Amino acid sequence: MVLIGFAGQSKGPDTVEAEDLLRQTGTVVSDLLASGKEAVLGKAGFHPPIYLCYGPYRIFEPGRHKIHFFMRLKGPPQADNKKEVALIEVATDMGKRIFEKRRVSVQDLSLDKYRPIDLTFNIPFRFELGYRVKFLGKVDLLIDRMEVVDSQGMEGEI
Ligand SMILES: [Ca+2]
Repeated sequence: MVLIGFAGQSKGPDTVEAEDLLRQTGTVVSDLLASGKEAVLGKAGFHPPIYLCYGPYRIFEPGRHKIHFFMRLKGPPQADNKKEVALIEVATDMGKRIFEKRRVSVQDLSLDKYRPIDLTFNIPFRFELGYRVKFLGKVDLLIDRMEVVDSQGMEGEI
C-alpha cells in the first residue's frame, strides 16, 4: 500500500504522550520502554476507576480515522486473561458524544512491551476530539501514547 500524501493538508499522523494529557487519576512514572521515557500508571486498589488521561481536543476532519493507544500491563502476571483493564474512547463535547469505544482486557496487552490497541471511527463533520482512557481499577496499567493514523487516503483502495 502506498499513500500518495496529503496534498494541501497539514494534518497527518500525529502522536500525543499520555503523560502530557489531562487526567483525573493516575501517576506519571519513569519507564525506559515508553516513548518520552514516561507513562501514566493506574494502580489497582490505589487509583479509583476514573480517567487516566483525556484530551487533547485536536481537530479532526470528516472521514475515517484510526488511533493506536499504546499500553502495557505492570505487576504480577494475571491468571484471568478476560479480566478487563481499561475502557478507551474517542469523544467530543467534553465526553458527552462518544464516537467509538472499546474495552481492553488482559489478553490484549503484554507485560514486557507497549502494544497498540486500535480504535477506528468515522466522523460526519469537523470535530474537536479527545482520547480518553478510563481505568477500571482491577489490573495495573501503563499508558504511553496515542498515535493517530489519518486513513482517509485509503478510501479509494479496494
Ligand atoms: Ca509516553
